[in-house]
Amino acid sequence: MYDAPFSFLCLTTIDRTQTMFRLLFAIVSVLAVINGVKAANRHREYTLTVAYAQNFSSIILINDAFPASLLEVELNDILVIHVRNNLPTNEEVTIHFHGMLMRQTPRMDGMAYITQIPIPGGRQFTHVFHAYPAGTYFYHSHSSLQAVTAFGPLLILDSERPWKLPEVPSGPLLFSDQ
Ligand SMILES: [Cu+2]
Repeated sequence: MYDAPFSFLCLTTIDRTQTMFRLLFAIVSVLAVINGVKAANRHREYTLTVAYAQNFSSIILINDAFPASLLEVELNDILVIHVRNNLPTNEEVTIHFHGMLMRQTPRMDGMAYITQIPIPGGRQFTHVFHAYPAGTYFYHSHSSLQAVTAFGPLLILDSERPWKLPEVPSGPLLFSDQ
């Protein structure tokens, strides 16, 4: 005669447990979707083309600009950067992302003959790495004297730790000893 209430109690407990698991599963699923959307937004893709400046046989530029394009990203964004070497066949290039820690991606550091084989003229190499740490940096050619003109700014913003003081509208300032 005590079987019925006991069974009822067990079923109720199982129901509650199942409901809790379903709820937990739903929360985890929603979090996964939110993170998925966030991760998709954090993918940044650029192309850096290294070539001689038009009408100059000695000035090498990136994206035909001096300084080269501003790369402005968020901390921990995944950067996918295609470096195209449009120099003559016998002129090599690597691009070093100065200050990036390259955690788990040491081969993306752009050090010719140390972390990677240089990119020959007419070829392309794609760097994939996390933007880390936050701060003001620059990227530059790491082959021979190309760095004198082939460089550009890299800003890594941390939205969770913004500047506490109001900032005067400004941009990166780059110097070279050309
Ligand atoms: Cu450097």
